[in-house]
Amino acid sequence: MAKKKDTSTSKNKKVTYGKETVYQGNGGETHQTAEQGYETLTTQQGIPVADDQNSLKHGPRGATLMEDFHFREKLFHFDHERIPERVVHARGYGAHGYFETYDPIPELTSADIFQRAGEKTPVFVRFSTVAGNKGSADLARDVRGFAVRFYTKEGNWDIVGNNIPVFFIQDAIKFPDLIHAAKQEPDRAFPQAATAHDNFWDFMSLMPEAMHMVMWIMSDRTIPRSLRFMEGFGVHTFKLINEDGKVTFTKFLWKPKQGVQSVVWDEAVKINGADPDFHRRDLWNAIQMGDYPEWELCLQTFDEKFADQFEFDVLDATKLIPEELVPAKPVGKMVLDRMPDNFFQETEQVAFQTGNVVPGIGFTNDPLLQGRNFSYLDTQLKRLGGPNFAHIPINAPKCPFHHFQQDGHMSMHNVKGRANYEPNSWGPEEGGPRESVERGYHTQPEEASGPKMRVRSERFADHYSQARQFYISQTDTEQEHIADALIFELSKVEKAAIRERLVGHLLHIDKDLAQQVAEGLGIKKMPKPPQAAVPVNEDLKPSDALSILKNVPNHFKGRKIGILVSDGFDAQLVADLKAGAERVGATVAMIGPRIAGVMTADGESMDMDHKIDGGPSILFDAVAVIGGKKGIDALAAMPPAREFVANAYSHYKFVAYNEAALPLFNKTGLPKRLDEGFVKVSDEKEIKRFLESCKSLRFWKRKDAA
Ligand code: HDE
Repeated sequence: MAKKKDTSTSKNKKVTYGKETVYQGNGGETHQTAEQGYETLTTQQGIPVADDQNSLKHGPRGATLMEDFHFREKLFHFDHERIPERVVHARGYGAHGYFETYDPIPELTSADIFQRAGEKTPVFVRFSTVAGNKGSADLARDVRGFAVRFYTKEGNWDIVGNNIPVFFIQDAIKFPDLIHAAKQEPDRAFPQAATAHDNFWDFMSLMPEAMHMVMWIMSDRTIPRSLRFMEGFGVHTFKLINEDGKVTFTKFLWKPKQGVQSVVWDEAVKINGADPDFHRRDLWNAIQMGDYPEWELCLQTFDEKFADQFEFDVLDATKLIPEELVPAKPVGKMVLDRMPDNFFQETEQVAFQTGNVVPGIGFTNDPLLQGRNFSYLDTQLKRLGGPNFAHIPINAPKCPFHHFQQDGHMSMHNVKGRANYEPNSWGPEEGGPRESVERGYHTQPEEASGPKMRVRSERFADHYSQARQFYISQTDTEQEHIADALIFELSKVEKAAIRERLVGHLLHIDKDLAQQVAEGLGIKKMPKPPQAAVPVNEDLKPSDALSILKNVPNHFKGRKIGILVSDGFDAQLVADLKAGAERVGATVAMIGPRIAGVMTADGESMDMDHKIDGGPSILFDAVAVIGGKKGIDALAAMPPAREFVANAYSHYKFVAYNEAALPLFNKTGLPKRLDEGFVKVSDEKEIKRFLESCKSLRFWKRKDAA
């Protein structure tokens, strides 16, 4: 068809073919082109693209042509965007930062990172949940991964840890079974990111070694308030090796300067609906605001003699060493101060490996760690598609590296020149690298003898004593949460025999706990406890370090207050509250009946951060209700406003309020006599009092009143 008329503009090309008017571009006012100051769009081959809105067709309404190389390349690439998600820890969130060494510790380790006080080493951290798929919600009741990579001057060192210091199993050979049982059941593909189902508890109830971990996962540790408020643990015993070859054993612990804090279960369930990205959004916001989270790396070090005397085997990952017995000494701090430029590039493609150790750090024979050293390398091949994943910038060391490994899929840097083997006789200029006896990684010689056997040491046999110790180390509130969690999870188990078998194990841990759970599940006759391989040691002392609530941070820094207002509210009081919160390092968010145009008492119009149904109280650490006479009745008529108050109350939050807020409280059905968790604020002094209360994070005493 002949081209009749070309009415081209810089935005849109209007072309008339025969009777039809056709457009290049998208035909609309909004069409943007490089001529407006943007960079020129190109194909992957660098060819400038004239039209990214329309495929090449045979006539305006004809079939798309194979010849359209731009269209083909675009769709081809899109079709291949996904890589397999991690088989565990699929959902995660990463951040960059640095590790700053405190005092050098050459007497313990020759690891370069620990040799110079004040030296900063770049790190990348990825936090994760374990069971859920990549798109699952952040507040799943689950263990959190806490994987840290140090880009040291002597290579990458990864501590691939969790937020819980022990693990479910003692031997890596059971890992596939554990994960199969925990993830969605294979026939129905649910539940997603939840352990409240038959397969998981069936497996648990048949694995006495998991009982210590069961106590931890049923505690509030698995519903953290924020990724910033979690401890991290390397779990296994590792070796530190000094210049003279002396070995010291160690556990690695990360202690958050922000303190440890969790949500209550009902909150977790609701947060998953209100904001499934709650944890990632929180980390993103904190780092963007410059409120950089910090953790201290602590070492619990001990020697062979301690290991021999300790009641449990230090190679058994279902056991921990109480901090009261071996103190955790800080050796440096980690600060997270930068989000990745691109999530996929860095967070998704980072390939942590327990096998990444540097000179001065060594493995022990923990059978779980030994198994992991195989699995992490192997899994990257599947996930990242070839052996060259270390060429991806997030995985490449930041120190010089030279080797003769070559070729393979997606190779980015092969050796230069002729020598791709050694020994060779090309000389130092052209002959490539050689090993360094002085600087290289030396495995610490260790005696090993004995028959090949598929067995387990009898020192691994006590499965209940530390489970009991964990339980008795908790406050009453925390113990209640464990019982509630067990009842909830087991109530979702269809087979009564599984529920009963699990309760049987609890009898070894704490009889009252077993009783409570049995009652909660309606079990009439207490099941028999399974035979314990060794008698439970009831003499282990409580360890306060294992409790969250015994270690409340006693500050409100990094926390968030949700301020709910109604039309006619006192803007000065809100400004004072905001200023007070900021003084203690907290932030506020404004919530109102509308997102914009809420009226102050002075008739000013104010924009909000959330409309009431988009800003429920579950998203905040404490709340304030600053009512204005004019609009309080209208606000109280809104169900989400009443829910805001009711939830803050039932989640034990501190609530600041003014006189004008009372009609909303009445409509919500709060008790007439408000408890001490409610703080009336009308001036700066009272605001200070409110913020002082907030330091204990929750008003748990409300529980007793209920
Ligand atoms: Fe992992 N684990 N794991 N794990 N794990 C993986 O590696 C594995 C274990 C942990 O953010 C996988 O790259 C085995 C303990 C974290 O990228 C895989 C065993 C601890 C992450 C794997 C364990 C962990 C993983 C899946 C039993 C705490 C996420 C994708 C012997 C100390 C790292 C990947 C990230 C990821 C195997 C047990 C922590 C398949 C075989 C114990 C934090 O390699």
